[in-house]
Amino acid sequence: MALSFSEVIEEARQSARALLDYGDHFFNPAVRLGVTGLSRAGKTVFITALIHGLTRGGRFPIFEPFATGRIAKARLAPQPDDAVPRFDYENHVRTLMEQRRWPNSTVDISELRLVIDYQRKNGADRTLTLDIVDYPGEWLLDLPLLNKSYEQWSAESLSLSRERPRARLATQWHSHLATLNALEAEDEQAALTAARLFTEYLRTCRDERFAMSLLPPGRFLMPGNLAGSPALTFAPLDLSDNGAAPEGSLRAMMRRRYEAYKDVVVRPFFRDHFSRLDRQVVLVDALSAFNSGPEALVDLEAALAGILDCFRIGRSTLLSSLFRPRIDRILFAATKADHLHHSSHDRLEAVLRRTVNRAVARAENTGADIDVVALAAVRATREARVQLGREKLPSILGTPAPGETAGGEAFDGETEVATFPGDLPADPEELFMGEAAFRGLSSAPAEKSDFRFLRFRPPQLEREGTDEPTLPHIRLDRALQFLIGDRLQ
Ligand SMILES: Nc1nc2c(ncn2[C@@H]2O[C@H](COP(=O)(O)OP(=O)(O)OP(=O)(O)O)[C@@H](O)[C@H]2O)c(=O)[nH]1
Ligand SMILES: [Mg+2]
Repeated sequence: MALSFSEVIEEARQSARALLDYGDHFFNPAVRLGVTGLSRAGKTVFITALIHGLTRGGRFPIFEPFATGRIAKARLAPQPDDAVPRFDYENHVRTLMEQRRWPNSTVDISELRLVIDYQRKNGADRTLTLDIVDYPGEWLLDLPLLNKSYEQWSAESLSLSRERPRARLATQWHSHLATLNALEAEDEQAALTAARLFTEYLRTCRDERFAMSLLPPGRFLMPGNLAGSPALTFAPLDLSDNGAAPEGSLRAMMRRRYEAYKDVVVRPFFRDHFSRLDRQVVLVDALSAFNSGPEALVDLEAALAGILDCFRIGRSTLLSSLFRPRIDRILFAATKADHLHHSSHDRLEAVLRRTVNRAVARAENTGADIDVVALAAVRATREARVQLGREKLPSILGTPAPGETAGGEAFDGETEVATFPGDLPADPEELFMGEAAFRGLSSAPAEKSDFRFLRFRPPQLEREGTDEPTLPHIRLDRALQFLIGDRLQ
């Protein structure tokens, strides 16, 4: 495909920076780790727990350089990218540990630099700079738009919105769409209404009852300072042909704005952030999909395929790959595994592995090592076996967040309860066997649902002597070993 002039300039800028980065990294080993995941996947909690553990002596037996004492010290350093907000680590830790609350939702990109002094296996002292970049997974799902025309995107979005359960949620937008004629004169009010109804449809899809994942363009649900701008005021049109859009027509207007969205939002993200990452962890909230039902799980699978596609797009970009391969490791992590008894952790991992494997097959070769783990960055529960009739069920104990309900009972946020969340099947295929595969909490009464995941408060921490408490976790050390263990050899 021929590159436009602006694309050539962009490629040149990118490769110049790659060369600079390369020279820099030669003397000072550095890793840029991207942490992403769709809204509420657990990004903020993951990064906070990771930094706390590394800087405050967490328990990481599987993270080899840490467990063997080769890491002398890990400390925070000033955030190096002037145009990116700093990850608000201190505040998040305080919220988690002192107030026992989860940090607030964050909608923008943020970054933090950690400097790790370590001893190589051969005894030499070294320093690794770890830049951690937290960005919304929704931005990643926008990258495929770079390779799509307005007409392609329009057709795909429409056909998706006609599938179950989306069709039901799209009726208002579809009725408005039926009144539009793409060839008529452009009309700001029509565009505004279409964009508003389309955005409402996306928002309803994301509601926890449906928990849909694949909802581009990402900024429609998190507009930030672009709210109301033309680059966000467009929507799909029902186009029967692929022909040209007459100048001044509604179709031409929508197409122009779609292209503006790519220029203003998607390309800068690719150039300034995504293309500079070395490693990536994609956090996945599979439990919310279980709470919702099989349709949400299938939608999540499609979103993961979309995400994997991005890594392929990233690699095939002409010059940026000349200097050194970027993103060479991707970890998919199912978060919040503390909602399940440990007997189900391997099963959660198997479900994610199955979903990712199918996505890998579709996304072809990403050129990166991919691994899968089920983890809890902060473990909010303990385990117990609870007698129910004749059976002893593997249950979990935790303090449900205030306002959570189960079986008609509302929790006050202070009382600890034992719950049996449901067993994942030994064979993950069972979860994908059509609509009747399982029932989630949002689609069935609690006593009839197969999965019931409550939100728990962060754990009560115990102090051992004068030591500052560490945050309990599940398999966070395994994630670290895969993500940076090899860079600390
Ligand atoms: N029990 C438990 N809950 C978690 C864990 N990580 C995240 N959560 C829950 O998931 C919610 C979202 O976590 P965040 O870390 O804020 O997720 P995020 O991806 O940063 O979300 P946005 O900033 O909204 O995109 C939290 O408020 C918790 O309720 C975990 O390790 N254990
Ligand atoms: Mg966040």
